[in-house]
Amino acid sequence: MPAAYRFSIGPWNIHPGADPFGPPVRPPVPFDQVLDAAVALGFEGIQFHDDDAVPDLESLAPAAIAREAEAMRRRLADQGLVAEFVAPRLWEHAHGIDGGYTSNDPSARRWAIERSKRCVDVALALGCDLIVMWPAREGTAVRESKNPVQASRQVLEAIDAILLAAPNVRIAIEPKPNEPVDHAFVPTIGHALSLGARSVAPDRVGVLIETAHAILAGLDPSDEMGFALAAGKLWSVHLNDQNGLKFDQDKVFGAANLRGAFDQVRVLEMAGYGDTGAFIGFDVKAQRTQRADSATAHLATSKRVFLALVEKVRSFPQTIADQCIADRDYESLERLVLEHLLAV
Ligand code: GLO
Ligand code: MG
Repeated sequence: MPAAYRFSIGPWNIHPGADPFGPPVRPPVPFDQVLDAAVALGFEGIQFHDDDAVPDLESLAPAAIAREAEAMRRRLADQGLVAEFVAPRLWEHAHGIDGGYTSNDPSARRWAIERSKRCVDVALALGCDLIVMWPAREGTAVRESKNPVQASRQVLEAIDAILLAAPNVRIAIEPKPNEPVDHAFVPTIGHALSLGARSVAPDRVGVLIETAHAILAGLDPSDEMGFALAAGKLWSVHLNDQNGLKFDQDKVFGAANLRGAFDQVRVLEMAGYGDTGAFIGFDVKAQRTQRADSATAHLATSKRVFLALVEKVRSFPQTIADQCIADRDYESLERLVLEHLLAV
């Protein structure tokens, strides 16, 4: 039986269109409407930042955090939804201004670990065991401002602290080489997996791969996925697209490089990613020009492109491709791929 896929989104994927150069252009979308949109678009999983699920979680006692998260879990269940993961949103908080785990301020480092433990409490009460760690500001704008040896150890210490405090959770690291920092300390999947292997619980550390982040690192997203899949470590994906080396664009999946998107779907199919139960997430942003009444079109298109590419992968003339490979005739293989994608 060919794998079926489950899809997920985060509330930040439906947003009012503000960018660094201009204010919002659409009204804010209340959380209930995000859930309604998820259901209408055929998405089953919701990705959370910790304070998306429990606003103001730092001012609440543990019992109140659990109560609010459990209420959210019921709200999801009422609509046939589940929480896929929760991520500690360290990068928007005043204490995280210079990074969390690698801040030069020891009290900020302590705060980052405490906040991550609260994030775990939120996740467990939501009924999910996956924490996503996007080390957004763990890096530098001025290289000499931090010691990279020490910083690498600090990230590992934070991972260990979370793993030790929460024996039932897994951490998926989402590496990104830059933005908002100039140089990130965990820029690629190789870095993330090496940290996981050195942690106190290597079995509980994996990765989330975002297409755009791999491209920003100058790497091929499908090969990054292949590397993680070979290790059984691909626990989520943020499929999107990116036009080369510039700001993180979060374009519709396949919008910049359709063949690259085909290759990502191909590797997911070859490795049976769908059978693992992991979600297909799309970390895509609506264009600023989009009107409010159609500001979820980017999600619908990404899913549609993904499913069309699943069909393209499944209908690929593999026997002919195998003959090209046996003959070492990669020019014919190139043409076969292009003609298959062009449907000529
Ligand atoms: C930004 C990241 C961000 C994360 C999300 C989950 O570049 O991709 O969207 O995926 O905050 O931690
Ligand atoms: Mg992402």
